[in-house]
Amino acid sequence: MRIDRIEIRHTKMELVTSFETSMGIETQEEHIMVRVDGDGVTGWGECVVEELPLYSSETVQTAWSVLRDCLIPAVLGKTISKVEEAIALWTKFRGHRMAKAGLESALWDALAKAKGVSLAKMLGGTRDRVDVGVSVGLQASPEALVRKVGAHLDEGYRRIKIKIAPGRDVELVKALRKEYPKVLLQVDANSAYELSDIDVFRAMDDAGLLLIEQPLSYEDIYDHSKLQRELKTAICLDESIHSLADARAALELNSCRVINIKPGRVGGFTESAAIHDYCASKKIPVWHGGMLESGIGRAGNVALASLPNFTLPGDISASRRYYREDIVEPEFVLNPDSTLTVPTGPGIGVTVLMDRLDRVTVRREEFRHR
Ligand code: OSB
Ligand code: MG
Repeated sequence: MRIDRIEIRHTKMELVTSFETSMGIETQEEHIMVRVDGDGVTGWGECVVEELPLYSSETVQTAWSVLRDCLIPAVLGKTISKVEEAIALWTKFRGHRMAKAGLESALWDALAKAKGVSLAKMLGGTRDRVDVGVSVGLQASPEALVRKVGAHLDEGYRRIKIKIAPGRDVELVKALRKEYPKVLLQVDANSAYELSDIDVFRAMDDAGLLLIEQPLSYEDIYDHSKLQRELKTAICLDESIHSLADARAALELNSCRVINIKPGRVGGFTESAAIHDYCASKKIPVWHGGMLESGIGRAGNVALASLPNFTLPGDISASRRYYREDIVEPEFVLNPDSTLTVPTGPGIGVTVLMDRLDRVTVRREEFRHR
């Protein structure tokens, strides 16, 4: 496929409910949608950068400049038959994994569509439905959290993840366990603690949590190994894992027993699949994280999560949990068994609604090969 045209769009979408974590409160989500055209097909990808460098050091502005000045010029006008050929054209550029993943995902979609196969199939997916849960932000009080979780359980979500932050942690777990002793429950600290806070985690170590996600610093691997040694509950790393090499370091040091895979954080589906395969070979379960994606990114996430070692439910909820109206159709709807159905159409298998995308686009730039 010859890459003739690439377009990037800075989008702003209002969340149905604000999302509070140890990093701050979000009320709207800014991302970059990437469109690639060539050989009569159009591929779409979502770059999950946010407005400010709170979760990741990348932002909409850094990704925009790296896409415009480095990644797009590297591939525009080139003919590629595999995503790896595109990756080879940009590996000399260091870091900026979310920017790379945004473009890579659009290329995956375009190449899968050119072949007439689903992205799930092309990535090696083996399931037609993926288990999902819901990630619940910090609420005003433990009572409010219990109510919110109850509402999600009523919607059919069978796995709950709650955000924790210093001073808003053990009491939340206790309140939930009192009301819902058996529910699949996990916590996510988003790097808000230090090793000296170990008593917080000891205090929730008998709560039957599935895992404790990213308790310590966002690039740490070593201190997590010290913490894991002291806990029965599995630690799961999110922020600290940027690559297969990080995953290897984390498993060799026993820093975690579970890994959260987000394609944006690790530079794309190719690296995600490599981490998935490595973890499978070590009998370490993985699950798919989320970055409050629109339907474009969500479709790719569902496809990736259909690989066999994604054995824990993902942070891939229905479209309605995030946005009043999604920018794709069909939107993602929760099945009664707490799964989302993996699209079977070519590529990401959903149609981008251009009028809706136009309405949420605040900046657009297009690049043509001539
Ligand atoms: O740490 O998993 C995280 C959202 C933005 C940034 C980081 C995280 C999250 C979530 C939301 O937890 C998951 C979702 O998309 O449902
Ligand atoms: Mg996380």
